[in-house]
Amino acid sequence: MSVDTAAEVAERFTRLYGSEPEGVWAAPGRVNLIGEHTDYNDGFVMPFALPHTAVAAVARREDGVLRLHSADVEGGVVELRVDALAPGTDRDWTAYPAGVVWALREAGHAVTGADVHLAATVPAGAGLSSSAALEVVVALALNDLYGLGLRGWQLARLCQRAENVYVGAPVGIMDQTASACCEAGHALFLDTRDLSQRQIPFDLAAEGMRLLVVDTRVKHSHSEGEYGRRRAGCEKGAALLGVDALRDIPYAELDAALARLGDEEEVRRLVRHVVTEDERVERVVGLLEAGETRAIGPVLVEGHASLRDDFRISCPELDLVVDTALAAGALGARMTGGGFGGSAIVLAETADVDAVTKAVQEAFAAAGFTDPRVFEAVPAEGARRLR
Ligand code: GAF
Repeated sequence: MSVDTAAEVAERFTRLYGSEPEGVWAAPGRVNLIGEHTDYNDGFVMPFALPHTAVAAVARREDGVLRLHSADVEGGVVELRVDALAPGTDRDWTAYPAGVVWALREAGHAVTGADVHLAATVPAGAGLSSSAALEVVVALALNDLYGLGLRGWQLARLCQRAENVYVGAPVGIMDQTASACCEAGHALFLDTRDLSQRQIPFDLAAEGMRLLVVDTRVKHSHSEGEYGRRRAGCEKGAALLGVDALRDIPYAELDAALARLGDEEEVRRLVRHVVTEDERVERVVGLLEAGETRAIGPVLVEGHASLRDDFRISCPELDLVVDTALAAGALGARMTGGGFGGSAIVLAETADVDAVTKAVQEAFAAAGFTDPRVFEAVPAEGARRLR
C-alpha cells in the first residue's frame, strides 16, 4: 500500500466524517506455507503476510459512539454504541471491527468510541484472512490512539476472542497473529500454544523460485459448520487420548495413539492429520534453515494429501490446482487456509511459472470451473501505521 493510497483513505475519511483522521493503519492478509488446522490443537503453523491489506483511517471519540464505514461495502455509515455491543447481535461485516472494540472493552481497556473508515485489498472469501486483517487493523489503530501498549501477539489474542465470541466463528489464532506479527521477507514459525515465534528468512526469488497463490474463487460455503465439526473431532481425540491438545501426541507415538482410538474412524483420521502436520511444519523449518528450499516441495504435497484424505476439507478445484501444477513441473503445491474452497499455493522454479499458470488456467477452463485468480506472493510486512 503506497503512501498515496493511505492519503486517499484519509481524504475519504475527512469527506465522510467532516474532520481529519488521527492516523491511518494497515494490516495484511496471509497465506499459510504449512501447518493447517493445527492452531486450535496448540500446534505449529508457518504463515507469511501478503502485500494485500485492510487499511483503516481512524479517530477517537469520547461520546461512546462507534461509527463504521467500508469503501468495499454498500450501505453507508453504521452507527453503534460501544456500551451496547453484545456477542451474537451482528451478522454483518461490521461484526469484525465492532467485535474488536467489544473485546478491548471486555478486557478492561477504556475505548470510548471511534470513527473508522476501512478499505481493503485482501480478496474476501478466498481463504486469505480478509477478516483477520480487518480485526487487526482496527485493534492496532485503537491500541495506538488509546495508548494501550499492547504487543502484536496480545492484539492477536483479543482479535481471536472477538471472532470466537462476538462473531461466533471457532477459529484458531494463526490468522490474527500472522497479520499482527509477520515481517517482510520472512515466514513466521509460530508455536500456537504459547505464541513463541521465529522469523524464518523466505526469499524465493533470490533462489530462482516463486510462490503462486491460486484463488479458486470457490467461496468456502458451509465452512463454518464443517470447521467447527473438525475442531470438535480433534478435541474429542485429545480427550480420548488423555492429553490437553493433539500437539501433545509426539509424532513417534502416533501409531500407538491411533491404535488406542479403536473404531473411532473419523477421529483417527483427524488425529493423524494434525500430528503429521505438526511434524511437517518442523520439517519445513529444518529444510529452510538448512538452505534446502526446493526440498520443501514434496512436504507441501504430503500436507495436501493429508488435508484431502484424512481431514477431508479439500474440493475438486483445489485438487485440480495441485495435480495440474505438479504435472506441469511445479516443485510443490497444496491448499492453504481453512479449506472447502479458497486458495492453493504453488511452489515453482521461476522459469516454470508461466507454464504452470497456463496449465492451471487451461485445466480450469476444460473442467468448466470459473477462471482462477493467480498471483505471486512475496512475504510482506505485518500490521503497521502508515501515517
Ligand atoms: C482458518 C482459521 F481461521 C485458522 O485459525 C486456521 O485454523 C485455518 O483456518 C486452518 O489452518 O483460516
